Amino acid sequence: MSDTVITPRTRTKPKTERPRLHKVILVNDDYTPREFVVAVLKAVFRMNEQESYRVMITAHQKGVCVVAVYTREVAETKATEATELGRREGYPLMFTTEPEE
Ligand code: TYC
Repeated sequence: MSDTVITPRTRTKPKTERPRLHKVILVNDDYTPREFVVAVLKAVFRMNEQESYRVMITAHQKGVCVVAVYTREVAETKATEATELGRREGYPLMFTTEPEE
């Protein structure tokens, strides 16, 4: 007979935490044409005309507007891509990211 004691292992399965999401924020400026901002929002964030116009006009009036929320990697890539489209045309259009609380 074996004296081996088999103790049941306590479950140590870690809770899987959801990755923190990051907001993409559109920043107003005085130079980028409204239509160009709308076109960038449609192209990079796959928004329709109405939604992109609403986001553009909100940033225009309030200074900033949250465009969308993604995982950090996707938010940063899209913000860089959208900012770059403006830069290529010589506009100071700016998209930033920040983590959600
Ligand atoms: N304020 C710009 C104009 O009057 C339009 C604009 C809107 C620019 C939103 C940037 O994030 C922006 N031409």
